[in-house]
Amino acid sequence: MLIRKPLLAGVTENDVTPQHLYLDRRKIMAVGGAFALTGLTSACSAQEPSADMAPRTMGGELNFSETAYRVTDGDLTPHDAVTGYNNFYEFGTGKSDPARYAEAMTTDPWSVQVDGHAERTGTFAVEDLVDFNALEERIYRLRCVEAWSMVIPWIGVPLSSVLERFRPTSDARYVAFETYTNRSEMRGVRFPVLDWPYREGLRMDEAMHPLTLMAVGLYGEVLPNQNGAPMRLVVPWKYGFKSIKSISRIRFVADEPQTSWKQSAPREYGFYSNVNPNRSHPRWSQSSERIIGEGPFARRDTQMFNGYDEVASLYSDLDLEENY
Ligand SMILES: Nc1nc2c(c(=O)[nH]1)N[C@H]1C(S)=C(S)[C@@H](COP(=O)(O)O)O[C@H]1N2
Ligand SMILES: [Mo]
Repeated sequence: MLIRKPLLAGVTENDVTPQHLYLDRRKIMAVGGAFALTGLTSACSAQEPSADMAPRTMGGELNFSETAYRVTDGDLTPHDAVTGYNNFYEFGTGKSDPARYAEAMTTDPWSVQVDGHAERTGTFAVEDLVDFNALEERIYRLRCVEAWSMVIPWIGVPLSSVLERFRPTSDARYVAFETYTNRSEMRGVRFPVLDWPYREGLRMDEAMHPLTLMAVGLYGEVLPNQNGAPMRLVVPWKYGFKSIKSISRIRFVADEPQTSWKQSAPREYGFYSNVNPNRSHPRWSQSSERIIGEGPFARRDTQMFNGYDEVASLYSDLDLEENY
């Protein structure tokens, strides 16, 4: 459940998180800047070099502001589970493979190729895409298609603020994303588990929706590699696999792009992939989920759109049984 109550209006952090270590380390920006939306300068305007504002090494602390986007029906998943139980098939299909092997990935420098239907295209550094002076924290639940979930304090910027910099044209009806692929750094891509690179896509209105986040950190720190450094999507009303990690290409396209899981098993995974307790996966129910980090028997009922009801209007014209 998403409660849009500004934190400043009296909700204490202890109401939502028992993570004392985390709270000790967090830095909260001045109240005045917390909700200002002034950072969306046009893509052409010269950006101040932000190297010193933008730590890029794993473990580096980030400056960010609180926002009203926060799950309140559940505790934060412990840090060790968030960074130790992952899906990142480029490093292997086991849940502990990413934590073990993702360190080999070079994330700095990192460039992103942007092409397709936009006025501005080319190759950009992460710092050109994300305003590290405008980072915000959002506590979102990530619900995996495998019927488990975690509550994670993400840090990032709205994806819309990233995409607007390129001034997509009216031909851009979808946006497609690809993950960096490097055989020597990613032991998993030596195996044809998926057709690499990992690909995902969103309809433009989904991408521009204020809930959609480009994350660069979690728990106050730069994203660990296993969670998708240096930047990954978080689309909180969709199954976890839509939240593509370690993005190295963004394409503005006219037609629905191919996506990795749909390509590998179209009967099981569709393009939309909205969390939907009423539509079972062909091999298991989606009506409830295991809560990671709270023991083997902790479960909760899965909510439509993972509880983010406000996105329902995006799909008023779609049959969500067919468009799964
Ligand atoms: N490039 C890439 N992105 C990916 C994946 C992957 O295998 N490769 N797995 C997805 C799946 S299935 C899930 S549930 C989430 C897991 O994110 P987390 O490990 O940060 O919790 O990442 C998604 N993004
Ligand atoms: Mo997943």
